[in-house]
Order: sequence, then structure tokens, then C-alpha cells
Amino acid sequence: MGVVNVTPDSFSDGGKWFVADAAVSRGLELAALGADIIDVGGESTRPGAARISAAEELRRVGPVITELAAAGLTVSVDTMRAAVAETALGAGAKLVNDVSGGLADPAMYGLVAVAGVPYVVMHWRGHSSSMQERARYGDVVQEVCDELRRRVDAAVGEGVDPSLIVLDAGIGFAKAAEHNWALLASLPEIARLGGGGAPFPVLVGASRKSFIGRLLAAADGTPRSFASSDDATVALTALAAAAGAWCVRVHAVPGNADAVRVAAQWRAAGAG
Ligand code: PMM
Repeated sequence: MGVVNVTPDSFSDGGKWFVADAAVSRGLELAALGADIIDVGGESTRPGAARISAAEELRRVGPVITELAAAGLTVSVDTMRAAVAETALGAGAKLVNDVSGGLADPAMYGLVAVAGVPYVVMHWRGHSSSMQERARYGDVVQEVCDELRRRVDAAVGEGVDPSLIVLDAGIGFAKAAEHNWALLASLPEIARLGGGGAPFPVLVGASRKSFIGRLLAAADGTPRSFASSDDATVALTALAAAAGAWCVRVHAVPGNADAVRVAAQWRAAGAG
């Protein structure tokens, strides 16, 4: 999954694709480079970010989704708002990626249930303005699994088809670095929500996040820049895909697409 943030201020690529034409070109480029899905978002979720209106969100993503879908790409909409998701699906999006897992908008599950599209349920504890205060866990893997289970049960209770649910541990969302690493090392457990049932597909969104920059910090403690952490993102992609991740959400596609193919071969050889 290649990321197109139509925002002035995202984590890692803020501002670059804020103009619709640039965003469309970027989406086409990411698809040509090997992304199977293009994830288009209009609302920044960087820590501390303030919300924008639904009208502004739609103004940003609507034309981009329309054009990318018309070009034949598989588009997902990265939104917490049912109204934005509904318009995006009408414009040709095929998947809803909800970083709030349905918590931000009570109308989301009903919309997804009727639309019958794949739905990414991400672990989330509140809006970006205050999320890092909520990065408190005893056993982070268990708590994330329990909280995701509650979201899945609520979604299914409102008619969402469980076979269309994709889980995401929400790397960087109300998480400190140690929480991110613990969750990444527990993808098979997260897929089964800490229990023994059938696994859900899992999406991993670790690309260019600040815990990678901190791991790779210079000797004086200066974190590695976002754009210079792409090799490390590729390493994470290989590990996540080898652990069974269904999808990785990334900003730079080529190395990650290669890593996914290597991991698929690795798994196939092991299974044989
Ligand atoms: N991260 C961001 C935005 N959307 N969606 C999912 N499912 N998972 C994520 O981890 C995720 C997301 C924020 O990252 P960016 O601003 O660097 O794109």
C-alpha cells in the first residue's frame, strides 16, 4: 500500500502532495512502482495535529480519489469520518482505512456494513492532539488485542462482515517506541487478537515513523531524518511480511515491494 497524504503537515511527507495534481501524479507513480493499493488521506494524524473539517477533508481527497480510481487503481481512503468514506467510495475507493477503528465516528460501522468493502480497524486511543498522553500500558500486546477485539465485536454487531476486517496495531498512535517494537514482534498474536481463533489479515504502518529515526540516531542523539530511514522501513517490511502481515503501508514503494516478494518466497519455501 503506497501512501498519498493530501495534507500540508503529515509525519513524513507533509506538503509534498498537497495540491491535487501532485497527489494524483504521486499515486500513479506509486502504482507504477509496484503498490497494489493507493491510500489517500486528507487529515494529518501526526502527534499534536488539530482536526480539519469534513468539508476540507473531502475537498482534499475527493478529486484525487476520483482520478486515481478512474485510472484503474485500487484506492483506499484514510479517514475517520463516515461521510468522507461514503463520498470516497462513491468516487471509486474500494477500501476504508479508519485509524480510529470506528471510535471517532459512530456512523462508520453502519456505512461499512452497507458498503460491504474491506475495512481497516486500527488500534487508537484518541485524537492526535492528546494521543501520546495515552501511551500507557501494562502489557501492550494484550491491551491492544483486547481493545481491538472490542472494536471488532462492535463492528460485527453493526453488520460489518468479519471476513472484510483488517487489523492494525496502530504503530505510533498512543505508543512509545518500546510499545511499537513489542507490537511489531507480535504480529501473529495480534492477527488472532491474543486468542486461538482464525487470524485476521494484518496491516502494518511503520514507514518513516519517528521510532525508527530514534533507533538510528547519530552518536549525539540526533534522530535520523524521515526520508533517510527508508532502508530501515524496508527491513521492517521484510520482517513483518515474513511474520505474515497482509499489507504494509509505506511511503517509498520500490524497496518495500521487493521486500514483500522476498518474504513471500521465504514463507513459501518454509511452508513447502
Ligand atoms: N499511519 C498514518 C496514517 N494512516 N493508517 C493505518 N492503517 N495505519 C497507520 O499506521 C497509519 C495510517 C500516519 O502516518 P503518515 O502521516 O506518515 O502517513
